[in-house]
Amino acid sequence: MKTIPFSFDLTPGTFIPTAYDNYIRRQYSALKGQYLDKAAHEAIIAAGDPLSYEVYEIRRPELTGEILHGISILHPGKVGDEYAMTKGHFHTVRDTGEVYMCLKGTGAMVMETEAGETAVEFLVPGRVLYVLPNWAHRSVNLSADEDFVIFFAYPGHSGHDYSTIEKYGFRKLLVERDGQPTIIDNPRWGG
Ligand code: PAN
Ligand code: ZN
Repeated sequence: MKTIPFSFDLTPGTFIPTAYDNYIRRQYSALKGQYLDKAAHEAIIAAGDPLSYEVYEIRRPELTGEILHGISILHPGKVGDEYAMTKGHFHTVRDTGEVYMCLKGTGAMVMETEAGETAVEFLVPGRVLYVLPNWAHRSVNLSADEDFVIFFAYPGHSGHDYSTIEKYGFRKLLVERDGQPTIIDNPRWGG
């Protein structure tokens, strides 16, 4: 772990950090139960379970005062009409926010609180998003052929709670309707 201030570059074009400590890969099977079209999801998994997204983390101690940061690269894809997405999570320590900046592609952040408030923000390169404390967040790639790349930063002690979202998914889903990204209610929430 570095003990003096440091900097790093992002590789032109791919935005992969030139130095990182941790690399996470998630295949489509990591989102079991989350996509609306279960048969289409199973078919994608059966046909080789391709890589859906990758996260490059600059590791820092998981302490208040530290800022965890890195790059997430969500590849384009569709499961039925639904766009490729990350698992999404609450932070275990609920009152911790997160800053995202879109570097490449076209996507969205789907967000909600446990009380049931929902929000969707669309992201293009150069746009910065602030995810408020207490809001679960999931990114979605709305492009047919381009990676959706974002820089993220959040407090070191946040932690990740995936299980709350895994139960019913997010209240809102992003699907293609008449060629356009469209926000619909998730039927698992009774919508
Ligand atoms: C991001 C996410 C990253 C991958 O770093 O962890 O985009 O998404 P999942 O963690 O939901 O698979 C972040 O929000 N960290 O807190
Ligand atoms: Zn987060």
